[in-house]
Amino acid sequence: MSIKEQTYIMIKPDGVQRGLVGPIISRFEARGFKLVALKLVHATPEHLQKHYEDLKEKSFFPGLIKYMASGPVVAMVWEGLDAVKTGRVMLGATNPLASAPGTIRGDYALAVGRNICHGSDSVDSAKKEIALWFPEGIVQYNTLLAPMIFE
Ligand code: IDP
Ligand code: MG
Repeated sequence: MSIKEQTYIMIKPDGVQRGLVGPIISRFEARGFKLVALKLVHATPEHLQKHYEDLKEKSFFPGLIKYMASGPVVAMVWEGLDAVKTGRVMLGATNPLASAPGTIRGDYALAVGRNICHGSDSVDSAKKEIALWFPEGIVQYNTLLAPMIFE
């Protein structure tokens, strides 16, 4: 487990439209994660098909691509201890009806096909997703906070 672990977190078009960009970013900041990349992107269906390549055989795939291409998303990379797994815990279960209150989906969403946010499911997929969404690279900078957040 590294304090430099990075995860790809994305606020989906419904999260942007519903004005939840601030609250979602706040949760990651307040938890102690460091923002190392961020942009607003209206992604093409082709780009989203690559992002969701593993799901291309699923019956909901065409609807998923249409939803994800319906408006801009906020693409982000967050860094910190166990960022991938902890990011997923903060998001909640895929189906918001099964997400615990206190999670993003558990607090803000009801339907699996409109679940507000994405988070990488493994360190390996985080690397792939970061490369796909940030081919220009992420931002390197130091903060003085690490000793206040990590032992
Ligand atoms: P995850 O986002 O929690 O990793 P995945 O299984 O990777 O969940 O599915 C990717 C996205 O596809 C989900 O976040 C959700 O938006 C959508 N999705 C998953 N299952 C369904 C479904 O049964 N119906 C409609 N959309 C679904
Ligand atoms: Mg997934």
